[in-house]
Amino acid sequence: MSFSKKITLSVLAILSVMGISHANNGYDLWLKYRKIEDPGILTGYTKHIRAVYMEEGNETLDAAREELSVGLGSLLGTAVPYVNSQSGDHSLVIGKIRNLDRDIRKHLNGDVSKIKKDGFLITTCQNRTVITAHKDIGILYGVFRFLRQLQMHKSLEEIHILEVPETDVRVLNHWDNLDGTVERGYAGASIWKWQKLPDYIDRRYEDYARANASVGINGAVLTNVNASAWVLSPSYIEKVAALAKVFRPYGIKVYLAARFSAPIEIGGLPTADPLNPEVQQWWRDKANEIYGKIPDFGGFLVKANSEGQPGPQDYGRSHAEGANMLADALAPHNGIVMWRAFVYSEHDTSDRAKQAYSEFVPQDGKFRDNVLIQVKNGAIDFQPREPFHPMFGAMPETPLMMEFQITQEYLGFSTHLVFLPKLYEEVLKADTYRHGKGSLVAKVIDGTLDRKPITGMAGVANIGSDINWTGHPLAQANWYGFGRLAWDPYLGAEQIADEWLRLTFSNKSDFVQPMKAVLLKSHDAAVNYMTPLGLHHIMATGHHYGPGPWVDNLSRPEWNPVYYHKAATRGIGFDRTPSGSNATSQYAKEVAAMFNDPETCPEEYLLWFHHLPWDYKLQSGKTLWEGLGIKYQEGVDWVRDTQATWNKMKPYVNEQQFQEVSMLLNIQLKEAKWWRDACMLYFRTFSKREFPEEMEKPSRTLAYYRSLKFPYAPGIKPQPD
Ligand code: BDP
Repeated sequence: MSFSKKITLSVLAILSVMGISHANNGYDLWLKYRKIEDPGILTGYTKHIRAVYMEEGNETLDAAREELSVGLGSLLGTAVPYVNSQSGDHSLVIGKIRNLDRDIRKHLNGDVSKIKKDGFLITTCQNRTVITAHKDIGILYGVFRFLRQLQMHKSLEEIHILEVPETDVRVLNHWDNLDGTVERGYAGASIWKWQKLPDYIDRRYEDYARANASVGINGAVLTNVNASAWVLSPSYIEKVAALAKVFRPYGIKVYLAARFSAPIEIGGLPTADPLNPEVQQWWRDKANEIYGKIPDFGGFLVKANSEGQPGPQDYGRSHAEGANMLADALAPHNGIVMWRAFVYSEHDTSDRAKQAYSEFVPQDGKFRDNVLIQVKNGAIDFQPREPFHPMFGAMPETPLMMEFQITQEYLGFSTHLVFLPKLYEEVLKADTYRHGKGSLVAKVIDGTLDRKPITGMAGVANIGSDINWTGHPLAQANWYGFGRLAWDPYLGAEQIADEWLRLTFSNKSDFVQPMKAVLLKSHDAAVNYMTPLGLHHIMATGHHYGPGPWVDNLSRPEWNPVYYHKAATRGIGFDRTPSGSNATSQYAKEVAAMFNDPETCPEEYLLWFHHLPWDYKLQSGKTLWEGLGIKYQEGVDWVRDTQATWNKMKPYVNEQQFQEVSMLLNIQLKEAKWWRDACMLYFRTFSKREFPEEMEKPSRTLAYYRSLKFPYAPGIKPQPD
């Protein structure tokens, strides 16, 4: 615990005790610890927490203690005394199992064996409330969980919460560049101040670590997968070490994106061939150098032979040969390699959706034990909605980790309200049928389906230098939700929405209920006004801001929206059944059979898997053409309804955030209409039909929408044309 942190937290505690919330701007995320006003609830809590016994002895326990002091002081409106004995009635006793008094340990008995890994137990024990764990980090997680219970006004009576994280590596991927920009970042610049590091430690680093720890995130890849080798140079390693030092008490390990050609670029070698002994030695030396400065360094994330990035294939070597070379360098230090499966090649003319599977599945079982293959949730690229990636059902011998995108590259940037845990849940609960019904993607990710030695989940962060971290105040829910699902991939989106709304804004049910409904429908709505019925990748070029279904002039066929929707006079959609690209054959036969038949294919994936005539009859009885227009309209209508709901929420949120969300919803409405009108006008040039009567008519011409250009849209380097 740094001195400045102690001061800050004490000041915070005083302010909180005085009932002053220090930030109305969203900076304090879901850790606001608003004072509990309800006297009944307050009495219930003070009855159970008359004093606190807390084990001390290291930075993680210090962090837990400080968090508890701030949290309790603020929530209860008064400081709770700390005591040296574990035996006080109605006290809170916090300590590692081996350091608890005998009588408490005896009482915990059966539960102790169930507290695995970084898990914790919160339980009532002879008039005391006990928070315990095997490890220090488990104590910190337990404290955060306990505070959440209070923040949500839940009872402490007979409390019994035993939690163990279901995955090992719960990691944010920052696509942050060393120049301070963030690829696909919409919340300001990078929060890493590389130029001032290692000497200047920004206050945010610790708050970032706290927030992550509060939801169980335990790792951060600091740099972009489109990597710069420079981050592996000695002066940057010093900077990374400074960040690692701030994160360490919070159980956050740092990882770096490793550029495969680094031995050439910063090592002066003529090659980066993974079978070359000098290259292997270079990476071993580099690993030794890093671990010399950062003993708990997590490892490397690698994007290889994808979108122009260097990789082992440049030397005729396989992904496994590339990944294993790095894995061997890291293994003596217990480091891991997260090797990305996001590959598609300009030389492969097969359906892009099939290519990652074709490259990786034949290599199942060939990777070292400390390699995780990081697979995006769908086979194309973080589209508004994608069926689950077929690789999840096809690599029993290889640990696969999930890669979700938290930043909203394809979902309206940080301008649109889209609650992503709903998308995550849809993927995690999808059934691969690998071992028959019930072989959920979640079971692949937690390693239980085929018994994986190491498991993980990655989320491409939506965090930037904006005061509220995520740009859209409600996009904080996506960071929170990612962390919760990485900890427990079986959690429901509804529970996550409920928790986050209560923690962040209010426990009042007149707020929580309507806003929960808003959050839970928001993803469907955005899909409807962007890419309904299984359409995908029809956004504008490069920045992906707004619609561009007409784009057909890019150098690689699979970069063009027309490649994906295949609209023609006959109909629309990508035939991935055996009569088309046969991508469905990459799924288990039960899944393939479901997707192959348009009658059984879920309508939300219809045009992902089928090319159908405009008059194809949907389940509603409407034609496909009408159905498209109706879906687009439903998306727009949802935004209007949400504006009306939000207007009623004024009493529950502070003025600043109320205004911010109102303005953002105005933009979202404008852009939802833009999507609807541009896409429907364009598709009508093929369908040659009247717009369905349910749909509002476009106010502009197709030529107008096609003429729009945004060379300075955020998230990529400007590309004026
Ligand atoms: C795409 C992004 C691109 C990323 C790439 C990746 O457009 O900026 O570099 O994915 O994941 O979604 O590597």
